[in-house]
Order: sequence, then C-alpha cells, then structure tokens
Amino acid sequence: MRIGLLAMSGIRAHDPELLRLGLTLPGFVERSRQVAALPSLGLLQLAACTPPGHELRYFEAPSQADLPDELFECDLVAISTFSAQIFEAYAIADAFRARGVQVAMGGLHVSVLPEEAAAHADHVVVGEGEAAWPEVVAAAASATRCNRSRSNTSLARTSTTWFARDFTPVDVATLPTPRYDLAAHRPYHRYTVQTTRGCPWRCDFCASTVMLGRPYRKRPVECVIRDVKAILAIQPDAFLEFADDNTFVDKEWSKELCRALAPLNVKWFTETDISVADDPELLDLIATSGCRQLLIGLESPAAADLPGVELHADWKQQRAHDYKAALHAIQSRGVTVNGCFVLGLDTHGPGIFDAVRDFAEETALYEVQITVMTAFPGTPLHERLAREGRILEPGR
Ligand code: B12
Ligand code: SF4
Repeated sequence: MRIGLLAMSGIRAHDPELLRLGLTLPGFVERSRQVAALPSLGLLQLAACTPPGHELRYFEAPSQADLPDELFECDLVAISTFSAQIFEAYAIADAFRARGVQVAMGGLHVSVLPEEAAAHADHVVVGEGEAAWPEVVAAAASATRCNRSRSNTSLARTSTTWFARDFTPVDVATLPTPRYDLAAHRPYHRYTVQTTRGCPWRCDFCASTVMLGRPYRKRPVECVIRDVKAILAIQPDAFLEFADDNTFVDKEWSKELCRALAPLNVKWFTETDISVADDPELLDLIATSGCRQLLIGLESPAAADLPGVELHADWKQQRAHDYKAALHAIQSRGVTVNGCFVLGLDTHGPGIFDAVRDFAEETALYEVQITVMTAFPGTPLHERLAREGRILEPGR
C-alpha cells in the first residue's frame, strides 16, 4: 500500500483582517518561516512504527489548493491535526475521500473531538498513535485490497475510531527513531526530538495535558542521543527543538541529558517551566551544552493575575514572585528566554498591555510571545467557559 504522511506545519492564519494586511508585521513572516518550518514529529514517529511492506512518502500541505498530485495516488493519507488548522485539515481530507483515497487522522484536536473527525476520515485515532497505527494500516490495506478486487475505486465511507487506551500503553523507553530520512528531501533546518512526554502541571488553558495527561514520562538519555545523531546524519548543522511540554522537571535526568548533548556541538531550544532556574548547576550545563533559547510560560507578569491558572497547586501564581530573578539567572548565562504571556485572563484589564511591555523591558526578555486567551476543545478552560455561556462561536 502507498501511504502519504501529510503535515500541515507553518503559520496558518485565518483572521481575514490579518490576511488583508498581508501579515506584514515586522519580521513576522521571516521568523515564522524559520520557527514554524519543522517536520511533523508525530507523523515521522508513526512512520517508524509502520509494518514493513508499505511505501511511505512525507508531504507538507502548503495550502488546500496546492496539494501535490502524488498524494492523490496514495491508498491512505495520514493527517496530523492541531486545532489551529483543523478546518483546513477536514477540507483536505474530504478532497481525498472524494477521489477514493482513504484518510486516517490523529493528533490533539481529533483526540478530543473524534465524532467531529469521523465525518471526514476513514480512521480516527484517539491518543498516542504508536500502538494503534499498525492496526490502522492493516485495516486500510485490507480495504484497499477489497476495493481493488471489486475493481471499484470508491471506498465504503464508514469511519472507525481507534482508542489508544485499547492498546498496550506506549513505553517511551522503546520508541523507535522517527523516520527523519523521509523528510530529508525538504529544506528543513530545524528538526524536533522528543525527550519527555507530558507535564506534571495542569494549566487551565493547556491543550497538551488533555491528551498526554498520564504521568510525566522521560525517555532514556541514550535514546534521545540516538535520535539526535540520526538527525545530524541527515543535516549536520541542524538546529534542534525538543518537542516537549516541560523538559527539565527532573533536574538530575536533565543534567544527564545536557552532559550527553555537550559533545555533539548542537544548538538547541526547548520549553520548560521556571523551576529550571532553581538549580544553578543545571543552568550552567544547559548553557554549555548548546542551548540557545528556553521558552517559558510566564502567562502574566504579576502574581495577582495568576490565581486559578494552574489547577493542581496554583503553581504559576506561587512562582510569579521569582520571575525576575529566575529570568536574570538564565539570560545572564547567555541562554535567551522566550517569555510567553496569555492576554485575556479574567484578572486582566486594559492595563495588562503596558504591564507586559514594562515587564519585558525590565527583565530584558530576549523574546516575547503573546497569545490571546484561546479555549481549545477539551481544556478545563473550554469546559468552564462553555458552562458559563461564554463560548460565542466554535473555534478555529
Ligand atoms: C512542535 C510544536 C509545534 C510546531 C509544530 C511543527 C509540526 N510540523 O508539527 C510549531 C512551532 C509549528 C507549532 C505551532 C503551533 N502550535 Co504547537 N506545539 C508543538 C509541541 C511542543 C510538540 C508537538 C509534537 O511534535 N509532539 C510530538 C509528537 C510525537 O506528538 P504528537 O504530534 O501529539 O503525535 C502523537 C499523537 O498525537 C498521534 N498522532 C498525531 N498525528 C497523528 C496522525 C495520525 C494519522 C495518527 C494515527 C496519529 C497521530 O500519534 C503521535 C505519536 O503518539 C506541542 C505540545 C504537545 N505536547 O503536543 C505544541 C502544541 C501542539 N501547539 C499548540 C499550539 C496552540 C500551536 C499554535 C496555534 C501556536 C500559535 N499561537 O501560533 C501553532 C499552530 C501551528 C499550526 N500549523 O497549526 C498547542 C495545540 C493545541 C491544539 N488543541 O491544537 C500545543 C498542544 C501546545 C499546548 N501546550 O497547548 N507547534
Ligand atoms: S506548565 Fe506549560 S505544558 Fe505544563 S500544563 Fe502548564 S501550560 Fe501546559
């Protein structure tokens, strides 16, 4: 069977006003080409779990209107979904199915809303895909054989939903190296590696813990290094992004990771919580092992804004008092921080714009990422706002 892996990376803008303006905000387009041009690790990971005997090809969907013909020659197309691109993903899936190509969808968005996805895909996978994927492939191959034997290109349009919970739980210690080789023909400079899955915290608005809500899991350092070496074999000066939610929760494991990365001379980026700054030895190792930037969800400059944001222990509120000292400790070692803020918390008023600017200037934050509070399906925030009658239109 010929299987197409279709990633929908990049910045996907749906706001008509922004599109009318041409998204010419200074540096935005240039930066998004760099930062958002990453291969889809989910799909490359599934590729590594595909049983032998199938032909695999990796594609990016530049836009709905611009899909390569080769994709329509596939027997099965696998699409990975985030909420930001879901309507486009469904339209693309519909186009494949209309031409007799089977579609499998997985990823965060459809894991939360599988019934919605079932109208657009022959196979919907809920949760981590590694264990279910071989079964999906077998079912799709058998449907392909059936249709060929009937000399009929139009497949029966039923949809099967596969739940990760019905399969053996994924053991992150035995994950195979993602098939980075499948993306080697594309001009990627940044590649992702996963070192951990999940996050011990539970932020109101966070979509990742919805799916990866099981215990925080660390991969063995030697497996991470094996994957990094596979990337370097393809792209010797690749910039690495760890596709983690919160890398440095376990400080001793983190030090082991940094010590193993140091001899490889790679430049890397990851996401972490502010507790990374509690351990000066770890900060030194992060700096000397090639880390260029840490992305940290600060959410709001003042502790008074943060009650109720982290639901287990109000952790973000408790730690806000340390923000300035922590940012100084990190950035003074030459590791920049991308400080992320959410605008639109219930505690925020119009003064929040100036407050974020003043905080960023005072702490000399190297980069700032501002997100308008967004209620992703499945999050506690979404449930709360729905309960309070505050979801005005279904989201994109
Ligand atoms: C790397 C990353 C990016 C990269 C993505 C690069 C790419 N080509 O994929 C970039 C920087 C572009 C990015 C951008 C954005 N991101 Co982002 N990103 C991540 C991050 C940190 C890791 C994703 C990853 O690679 N995981 C590792 C792989 C192995 O896991 P996975 O993708 O989940 O795949 C597994 C399963 O989902 C499943 N699976 C996935 N796809 C498929 C397909 C099939 C067919 C099957 C069977 C199974 C399956 O199997 C896989 C193996 O178990 C996540 C955090 C997270 N925990 O997911 C946030 C995250 C996905 N991002 C998020 C957001 C909000 C965004 C942006 C909207 C940010 C913004 N304001 O612009 C944009 C949207 C971009 C877009 N095109 O839609 C949210 C998504 C919320 C949601 N419900 O959609 C997350 C969860 C962060 C968070 N804490 O909330 N992001
Ligand atoms: S600390 Fe970050 S990754 Fe963890 S739950 Fe909060 S927002 Fe999500």
